Amino acid sequence: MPPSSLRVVYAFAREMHPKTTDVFIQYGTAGFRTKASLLEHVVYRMGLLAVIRSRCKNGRTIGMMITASHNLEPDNGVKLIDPDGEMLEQSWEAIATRLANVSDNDLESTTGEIIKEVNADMALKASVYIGMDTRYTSPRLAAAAVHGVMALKGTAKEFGIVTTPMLHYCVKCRNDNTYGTPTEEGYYEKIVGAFKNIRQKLPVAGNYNTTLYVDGANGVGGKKLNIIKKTLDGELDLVLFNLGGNGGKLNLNCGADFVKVSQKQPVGVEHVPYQRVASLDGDADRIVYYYLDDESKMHLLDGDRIATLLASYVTELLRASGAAQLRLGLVQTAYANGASTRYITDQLKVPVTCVKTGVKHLHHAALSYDIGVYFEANGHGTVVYSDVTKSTVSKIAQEGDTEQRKAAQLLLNFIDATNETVGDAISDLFLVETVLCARGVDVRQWYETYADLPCRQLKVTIQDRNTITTTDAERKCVSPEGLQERIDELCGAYASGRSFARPSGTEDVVRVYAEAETQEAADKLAAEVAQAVFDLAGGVGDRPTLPA
Ligand code: NG1
Ligand code: ZN
Repeated sequence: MPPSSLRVVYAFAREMHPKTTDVFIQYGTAGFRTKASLLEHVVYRMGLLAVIRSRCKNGRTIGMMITASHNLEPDNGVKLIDPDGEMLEQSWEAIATRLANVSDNDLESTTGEIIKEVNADMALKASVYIGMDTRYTSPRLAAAAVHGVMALKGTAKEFGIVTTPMLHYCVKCRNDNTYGTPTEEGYYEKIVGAFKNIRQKLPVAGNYNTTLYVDGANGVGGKKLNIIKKTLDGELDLVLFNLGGNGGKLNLNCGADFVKVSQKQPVGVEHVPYQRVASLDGDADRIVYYYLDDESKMHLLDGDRIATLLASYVTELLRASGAAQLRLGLVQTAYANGASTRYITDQLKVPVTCVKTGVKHLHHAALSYDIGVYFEANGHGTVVYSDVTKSTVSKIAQEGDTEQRKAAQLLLNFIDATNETVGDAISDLFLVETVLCARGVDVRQWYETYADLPCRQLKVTIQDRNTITTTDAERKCVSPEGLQERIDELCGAYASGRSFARPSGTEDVVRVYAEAETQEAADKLAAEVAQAVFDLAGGVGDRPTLPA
């Protein structure tokens, strides 16, 4: 493409998507995310970048998802998806940030510079898949994305309203047709189809109850499950609530993040003691389960629980298929409950890696195992299987003895029901339901596998959150001086006390996490560490208080 044709980049910007704010915006763990009103020019520019990225990848398809996940309705965001369905390569985050922040007047020249720097062959074809969540600001932003793609002569394909993981899946399939068909229907056929296959092999047994309540967070996940529900023939009886409409607001007092952080049940549902409930987030890439007991006390089954459940079942199938040589490992972050880590190590005897917060770190670490199970405690995670795993299990499914063949065929279906590209609430739901059914257990028995340590998360606002730097997968503070010593001292005063503080990648706050043997102790430890952060790292506003 000759340089003169970059003129249209400026024309689109000036006429349709001008930059109207000087607020600096950064491509973080979750892409760009802020008030929707500040995003139109950013999304337009990401359309440009997606085309450049596609050309750098030899014309392979790149994805663009318009969503702010679990944030409330006024926010929105955009993230790019790389050709294998994974998050944008980290080194491009700085390029994205640069392109998002230049003035309209400098946009044309900066675009030209980036094209040169990354060595993109602008004569190649470029393909970009665009999806969006249910926010009322999303269609406008998706249109800006399309204009960005058009401005650099790429081909945009719009998927309309889809879950984030569906778009990741479609991008992967488009670039690797052995993975599946790159459409929403193709997704249902593969993931839901595999679940149904499993159910035919494993009839409902024991205490397992096919009724599952699902909190859709008033977002896209519930809507898609409503489509899927009609195709399930009694394998699972989904009772869906918070589907949007009836005044229900996206993620407001509902959804996975609300349930996990507040440890309260979402609005929109009657309390049925011991009923198994799953809560999705706004774009359906996170899921947590919970139930209330007969005293209305909530019992949460978060990402750590789901990870241990899936890992133990896959281990069982590997053994039964005679493929125990395949190495299964689990990846967590510092937010994983200490009791889950102990259970994985001592009971499951599975290796565990701890990495920095952010799915890309987990995904990357999981790829180093033959089978990598990764989950953030907040319910974002999946399982990835190496090529060797897939070929070994396929071979056993054909050539093993009867019992081995049976287990291997089940494992192949389990692999097909997994969205390996990214954490996926819908796929995870089917995987969890598979294991609970296979074991014939109810939600209480699942919960009783091990006891979580009580924990608490707090936020502290400081002048500059980058004052806090960390090491050891964010479990230790390096700066400011004296903070880590203080945290160690505070933890030492509590049985099983563990706490850490790290700057958030998505909000202008420092997050403090603490766990201990009792809820009172966890609350107190969290508040004490929050006070230490406030005092030593330049707190602003009210000093955090200790619980009464
Ligand atoms: P930050 O804001 O960096 O803590 C949060 C979540 C992450 C991840 C990202 C992206 C927690 C404690 N942190 O990151 O796990 O999901 O958002 O959405 O839940
Ligand atoms: Zn999400």
